[in-house]
Amino acid sequence: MRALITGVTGQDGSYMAELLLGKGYEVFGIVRRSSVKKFDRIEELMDDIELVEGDLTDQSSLDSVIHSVQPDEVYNLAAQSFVPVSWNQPVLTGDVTGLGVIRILEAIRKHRPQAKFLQASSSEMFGKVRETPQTEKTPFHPRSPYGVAKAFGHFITVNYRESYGLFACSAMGFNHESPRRGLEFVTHKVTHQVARIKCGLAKKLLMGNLDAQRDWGFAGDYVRAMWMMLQQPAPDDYVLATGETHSVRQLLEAAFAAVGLHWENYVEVDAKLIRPAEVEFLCGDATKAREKLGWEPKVGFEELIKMMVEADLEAVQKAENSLAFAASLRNENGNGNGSLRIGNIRANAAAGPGLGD
Ligand code: NDP
Ligand code: GDR
Repeated sequence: MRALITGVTGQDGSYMAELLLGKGYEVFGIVRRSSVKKFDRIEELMDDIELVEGDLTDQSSLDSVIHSVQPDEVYNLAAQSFVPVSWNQPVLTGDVTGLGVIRILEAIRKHRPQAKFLQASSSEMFGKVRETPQTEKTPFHPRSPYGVAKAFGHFITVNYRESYGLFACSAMGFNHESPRRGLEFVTHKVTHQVARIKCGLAKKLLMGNLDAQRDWGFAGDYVRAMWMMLQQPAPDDYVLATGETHSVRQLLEAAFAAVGLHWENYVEVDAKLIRPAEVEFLCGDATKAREKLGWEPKVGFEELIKMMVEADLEAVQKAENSLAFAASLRNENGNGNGSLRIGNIRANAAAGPGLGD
């Protein structure tokens, strides 16, 4: 089986690539051109996946990728995915996160109509929620240009299924996190700064709305559900959620408590981080996914936050050790003039930390 992943360099893309490789798939990932490559999340998979160039804003690149790869399954995980940016760059967000979906669906319709398609839709579509918990049938009321773009992506996926008989599915994902989460999202922003505070590298944490509530799960669980959706006899849409909701304040409590600190001693609210329109509360009902797919999220909130804090502590300490090592080399080489003897540095670095102590 051959799978194509858009957004392979993102959080979900990297977990999806791992999952599919483990199942014996041939995995292709679309990457866009940038002056600096950011492949850190898929570094360890680079020998096993094939990267192809393309961009969700460019129809011809998507046509040519679908035509040449001829995938059996396509996972559309690419998006401008950070909600606040969608107010600053609404047109780009509409183009990538909304119209990008129709471009890839068009490429599939023209060049590989038998491919199964998964659209990563979002609980942001529910926005100012009309009912709780939210199900596949809850009406949408998005609160940001991002949410509006995702609503378009969802409906065009349903429409291509109904118009052309494509095997197209929409995964209505609630927030899912991991140590690979972008640092701008609230969970990772918090756990990373907690680790820096614990290591004495920072003193405070600036936050936005502490009252917002989210249904947070683990990304690894969610990509498993997305794969399961494409293994069903018929295409359909599913809410993916844990059914448990916590506030940002509870997130702060849990993350600081994981390192034995009290959040109120470090957190300040910054009005600049309050959004023009907020999604106050989300809680998903994943009964359909549980009953039809047999899917259950395995990682709960407390475990997730602990996992992220521990990973951040390790990463922050590792970065500090590297800096200390580099500084010790500078001192050894410096003689006060700040210049480095490159030959020595290479020899020392290869020998590892401790040499010359
Ligand atoms: P990330 O922000 O981590 O990853 C986004 C990916 O999209 C990156 O690989 C990025 O590439 C790629 N991308 C952005 N713009 C383009 C473009 N113009 N052309 C091609 N690729 C592009 O997101 P997540 O992994 O967290 O989320 C995956 C998907 O699921 C997204 O669509 C998101 O909106 C959606 N979603 C996520 C949820 C979550 O809680 N994580 C919940 C619900 C939905 P690059 O590395 O080059 O920037
Ligand atoms: P969200 O995630 O907007 O739900 O979208 P994010 O983690 O950015 O915000 C969650 C909630 O926390 C509040 N908040 C803060 N958020 C950030 N980023 N930084 C802060 O300092 C802060 N303080 C409080 C926010 O106001 C918000 O209410 C994510 C993305 O992954 C989307 O792509 C995805 O579709 C949805 O989840 C489901």
